Amino acid sequence: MQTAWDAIWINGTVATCEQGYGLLQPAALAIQDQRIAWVGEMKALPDKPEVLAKQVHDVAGRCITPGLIDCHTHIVYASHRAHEFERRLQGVSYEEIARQGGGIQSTVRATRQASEEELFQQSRKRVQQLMQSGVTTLEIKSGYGLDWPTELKMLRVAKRIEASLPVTIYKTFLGAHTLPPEYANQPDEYVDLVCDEMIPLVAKEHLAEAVDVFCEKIAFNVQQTEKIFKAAKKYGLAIKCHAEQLSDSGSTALSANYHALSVDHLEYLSLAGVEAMAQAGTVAVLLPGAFYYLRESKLPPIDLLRRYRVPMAIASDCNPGTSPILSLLLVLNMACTLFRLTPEEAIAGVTCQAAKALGWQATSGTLTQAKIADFVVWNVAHPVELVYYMGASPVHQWVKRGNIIQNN
Ligand code: DI6
Ligand code: FE
Repeated sequence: MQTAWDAIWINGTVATCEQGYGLLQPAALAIQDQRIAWVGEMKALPDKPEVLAKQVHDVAGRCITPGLIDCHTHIVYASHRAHEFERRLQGVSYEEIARQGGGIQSTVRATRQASEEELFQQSRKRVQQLMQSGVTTLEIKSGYGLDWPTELKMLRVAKRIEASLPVTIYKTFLGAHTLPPEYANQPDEYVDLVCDEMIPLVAKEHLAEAVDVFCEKIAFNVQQTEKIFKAAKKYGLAIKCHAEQLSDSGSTALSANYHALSVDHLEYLSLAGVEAMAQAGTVAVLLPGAFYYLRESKLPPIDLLRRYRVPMAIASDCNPGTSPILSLLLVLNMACTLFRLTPEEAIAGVTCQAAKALGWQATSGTLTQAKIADFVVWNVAHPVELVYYMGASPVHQWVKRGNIIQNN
């Protein structure tokens, strides 16, 4: 054998997540220079573990999965909306609260007022909690600024969180989250500001990888969404869309035509939308947490998505209004109980399909040789247990780029 691997994990139940669970058992996983150097069954190892690697970790049958990827969050924000939650429980709808100047607007006010340091401290704590549920990569959207200084502040905070924690962050510019109060009756003027000033700056300063739009009656229409997609394309940014969450606007087909990486929510998605996604290879990001909090009854068309082989990812949508969730494991459970995904689909939804939703499938999302060595050793014997428990903390080892960050 050539040079020894940096470390090897042995006697594991390895879920590669390459196809379904992709279970290997008893299996080993070796790392070298922050990448996965070898994955396979124990009996296929070319020599004794202690000869092959400098460090040997015997995980005694525990399950190892790729580090979980939360591909849709609004986790950077100031304050909270617990009182709005209380009103909604009394029967006031999300849209009604938005029309009264609450909802997203109230978080916009708080986020504009917060100093960058306050925003950083509050948001970083939430990211740490999400990491406790096995998340090693997450997406963070801006969109609670709706003016350039605050959008910039949010994206800078996302970058600072990445620099301060062992986590990888995909940044998305969501300047078109809702209409800011300054432009209350001039939506097209605000869209022009997003397209002509904000998006060019985001691209020039490398502040985000993608542009997202909330296409909905309480936000932006299809024409405005298309304009924003054109600007994103022009500046080489990837495209995402909050589509068909509360009504069917046709924004999914539009997004697919613009080769969006993902369209997200999709409760009201039509057959035409599903066909367009299948053709473009766009990922469906399902957000059962928002469905749960809004007490929705209209389910996304899961069977159609399956039939058309549209990849389905699952994410927390962590945000102060419709999904204040800080555990991706809880979302796995909701995806199965509420949306009727199989546990295998749900696990794929936070690993290989979530990587696709970020365009990072070449380096992340599965336990495959040469991919980045982000993985979790769990105190469970089979991945279905991760879906089955609610409120558990089953992380045994949390490994980022081959480094054991947390050992429980
Ligand atoms: N859809 C959502 O679920 C979140 N944003 C969006 O476009 C909600 C954001 C919020 O209510 O603060
Ligand atoms: Fe969202």
